[in-house]
Amino acid sequence: MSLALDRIRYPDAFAGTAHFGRDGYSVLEGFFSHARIDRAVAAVRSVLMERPSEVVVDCLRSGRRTFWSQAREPASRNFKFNDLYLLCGEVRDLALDPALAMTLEDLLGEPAVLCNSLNFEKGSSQPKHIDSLYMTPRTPHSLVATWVALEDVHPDAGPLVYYPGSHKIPLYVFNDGTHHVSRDEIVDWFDYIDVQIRLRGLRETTFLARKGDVFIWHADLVHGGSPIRDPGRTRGSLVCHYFGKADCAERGLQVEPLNQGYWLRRQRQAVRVEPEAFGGHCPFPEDDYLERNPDVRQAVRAGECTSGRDHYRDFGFQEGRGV
Ligand SMILES: O=C(O)CCC(=O)C(=O)O
Ligand SMILES: [Fe+2]
Repeated sequence: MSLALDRIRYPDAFAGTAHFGRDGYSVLEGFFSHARIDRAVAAVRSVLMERPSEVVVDCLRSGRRTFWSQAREPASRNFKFNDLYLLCGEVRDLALDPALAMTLEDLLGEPAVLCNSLNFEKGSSQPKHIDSLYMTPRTPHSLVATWVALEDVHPDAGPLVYYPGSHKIPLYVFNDGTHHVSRDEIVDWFDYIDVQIRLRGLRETTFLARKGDVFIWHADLVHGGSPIRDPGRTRGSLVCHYFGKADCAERGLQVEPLNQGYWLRRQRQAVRVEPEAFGGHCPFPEDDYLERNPDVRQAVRAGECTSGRDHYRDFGFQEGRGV
């Protein structure tokens, strides 16, 4: 099977990424100054302090997805904050810093489109995986990720771990013929990847990042968050994913230019919370719901249904729809 790494050029423009093709990752040490990181962290904190209802979080303990405005124990910092890049210009500025975006373009062979961001305050403890399982590019390999250290990482804080060279493992094909994960088959994927890692003699490597370092990885590099030995420790990081521009154009996605790259203007992640959770400081997001569910919009227009909110309460939630 062809590894089809031919789309990824091996740039000499940026020495830090010279071994990307061979290893599946690059480390750009001290890429961002501490002052720049501090500014971005402060901007994120001030956005989050208001607990805006459009921010969607995943609880790192339970895996439960909810609105930040509804999250329990917000002070615990056990959250993954989804897509703050949509709300916070400072996150976009880090993710699409001109030199970084140029490097990503070199790696992808085409301009990079920032398509999601994840802010972590603690280690993710995420089992090993490849990102293309979840964010599957149309063109295989046309996805890269960056991981920015927002503080020095202590070995007990659950550092990022990865398997150099694992991006060359041929992609697993799920029963539906795609490389996109199917929940029922994830166990088979783990078996496959474990065998491949063993056969190839690949070794788990820990990234003990310093504040300002950037780690870039290939969509198919096996990585994860190691177990947290000291739950009191924070491990602030910003993870961003980028598709190649051609993939976005093929899907008809709306992109906005910034510096040397682009960002995807898209809806926030859908959330499935009990209908009773809405009200007061978290009103039902009527417009989002109707945008996600054109059939409901149609029913409301035709007078068959009073509102999106009523539809969600009476049918949508039971049907498994998100808001
Ligand atoms: O930061 C980590 O522990 C892993 C994050 C990760 O794998 C991801 O967001 O894709
Ligand atoms: Fe990942």
